Amino acid sequence: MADLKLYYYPISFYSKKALLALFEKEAKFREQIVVIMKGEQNEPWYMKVTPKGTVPALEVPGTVLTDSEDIVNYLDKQLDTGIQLIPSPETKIGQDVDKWRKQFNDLNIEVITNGILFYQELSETGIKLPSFLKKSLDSAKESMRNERKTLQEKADKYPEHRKDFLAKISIHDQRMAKLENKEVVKQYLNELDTLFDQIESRLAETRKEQGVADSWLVGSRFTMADINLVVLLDRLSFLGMEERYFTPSNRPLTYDFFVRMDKRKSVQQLRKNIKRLWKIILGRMLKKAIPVVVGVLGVVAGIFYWRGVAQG
Ligand SMILES: N[C@@H](CCC(=O)N[C@@H](CS)C(=O)NCC(=O)O)C(=O)O
Repeated sequence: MADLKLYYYPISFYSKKALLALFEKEAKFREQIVVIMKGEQNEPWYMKVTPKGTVPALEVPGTVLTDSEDIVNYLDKQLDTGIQLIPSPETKIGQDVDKWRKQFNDLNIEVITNGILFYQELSETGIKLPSFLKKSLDSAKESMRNERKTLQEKADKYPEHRKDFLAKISIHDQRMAKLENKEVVKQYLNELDTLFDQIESRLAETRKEQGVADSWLVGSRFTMADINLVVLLDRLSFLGMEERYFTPSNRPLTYDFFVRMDKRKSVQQLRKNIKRLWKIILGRMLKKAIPVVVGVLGVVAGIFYWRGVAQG
């Protein structure tokens, strides 16, 4: 099997996509956490791995893949483990998977996530954070705005990566322009309603076609389209949006998918991984901040936890 190394942050949306694909394929890989909460994605060592300064990135023989879509395409093509996540586009099921992947990838998850962090009244039941951390959400806007300054400082400090940091600033500015307008955020949430109507209908269709209750989005087998749906449901649940998008009464089949996905081995591995690696992150923070009272550190770590989520 090819030597693979995944750079990722356990709670990041796109990292989860890559991780789930690796787990589903039962792939062996080395790993390195890039701690977004500490801004490691903008450190020169990581900008050398990927000038985009984003996670995930997958080192494969001869190159580094720097987009979750390229990563999952590579894994499915190159790892012959007998498990296929992306069926051939020559088949009907392959075309369906492709269509769903495109729809999921068209979502602007950063604006959806940060939009709800900015305008918390948009969350149905509240963002799932321990109560002592809720206050930190009040500074969500401020913290996003500071990001620009941080990137500018990096651009000045590391001339060899200046161009890449300026590119990041431009992406940041475009995102902020959308986020500053609550109506735009609401528009994204409305578009999700339409998507979830389509998901519910498709789940019903597939169930009828397959004649079984435990089918997935496009068929009896779990595919890349399902991985996309898993990460989306997972994120919306964190944002306290189940009530709007998937409850037993409003979209029962999507809700059923949400319940079933948690029993899947890959999803359990993902959760376990998050717990295990969270300890590593805390360990790294402790090492850097020995004189800091441990209790305070716990709070800080928690605050950074959601900041990590906020960055996608
Ligand atoms: N299109 C990329 C997006 C990657 C991305 O935006 N990752 C986020 C975390 S989910 C990130 O690294 N954010 C940190 C930053 O932009 O500084 C992919 O699919 O991999």
